[in-house]
Amino acid sequence: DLHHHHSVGIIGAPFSKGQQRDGVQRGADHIRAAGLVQKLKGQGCVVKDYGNLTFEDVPKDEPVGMLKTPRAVGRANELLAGAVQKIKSDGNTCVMLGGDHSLAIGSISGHAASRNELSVLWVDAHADINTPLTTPTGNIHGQPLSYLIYELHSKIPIIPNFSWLKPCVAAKDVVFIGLRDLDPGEHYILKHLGIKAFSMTEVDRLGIAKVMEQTCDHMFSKVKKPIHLSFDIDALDPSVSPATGTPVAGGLTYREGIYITEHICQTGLLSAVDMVEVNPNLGKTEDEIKSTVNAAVDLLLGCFGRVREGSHEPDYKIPNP
Ligand code: EXY
Ligand code: MN
Ligand code: MN
Ligand code: MN
Repeated sequence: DLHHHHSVGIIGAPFSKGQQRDGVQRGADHIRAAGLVQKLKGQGCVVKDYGNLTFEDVPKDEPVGMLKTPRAVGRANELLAGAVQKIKSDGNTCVMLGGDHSLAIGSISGHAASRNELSVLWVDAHADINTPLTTPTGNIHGQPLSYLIYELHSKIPIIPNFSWLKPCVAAKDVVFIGLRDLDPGEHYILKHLGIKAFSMTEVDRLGIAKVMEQTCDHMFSKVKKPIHLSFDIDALDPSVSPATGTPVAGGLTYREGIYITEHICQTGLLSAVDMVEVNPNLGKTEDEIKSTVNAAVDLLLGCFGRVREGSHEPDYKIPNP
């Protein structure tokens, strides 16, 4: 709520090589241009914008097995992990603006380096848990969780520029919301590792309030770990956020998305957020771009205390005439 004075550290990661559609590297600047920093300050947050990372070109980045541009992805995430670790050590809740979802590798690694154990809430149409050997596309944005989860470590081959990376999340500490497009290998991994998942079917069956109750029950079953929220804008329905690289029909409504962020804020345990896969190039009209970017901004405002019922300072007084 307004009176926590959340300290927020923002890092932009203009990176697109975890997938093949140009434009997603411009997501961070569009989210800033829509007023994110001013709006967070307006709701009482203390905000430091750490700016954008610079990703140098990685020459001769030939595929390794199925993997596309692995060296660029490895290097970008190593940089990002360092930046996130620094933002956390400065005492902030970290906001990582992508970029594509391969950036969760660095964001979660850097976050984990500053904390004992994390819970990861992955809000996405996709599970992003293919391994380098199950991937049907070779796009690393469909794989980040397999690199991060202890239980999948033995399934990950050696990849150039990934030697810095160590798994840092337990399968029991991951929860999915919004799933509706999984590959067979991903579905097997979820079942095999017993990962908690609320697909769109569960959202339909339970409603978003019960989904969030059960999500928190699962995440807090033992100790209260810091939460890493990794929000892929394609979790929302394409009617709300069309400007994204892999839209899938039948997604979360704007209201369900906002409810997730409000509920997570209320736990007081939100420690880092990713907002990824906003691709301004893929809006067919200016309105489609606006709708997508504004949804991303509103979700982030929900993470940091905005509530729809409204709010006021504790010393508020009705003006006398
Ligand atoms: N499962 C597919 C793949 O592995 O290529 C599609 C992944 C899309 C990932 C998007 C960003 O969440
Ligand atoms: Mn709060
Ligand atoms: Mn996705
Ligand atoms: Mn994703």
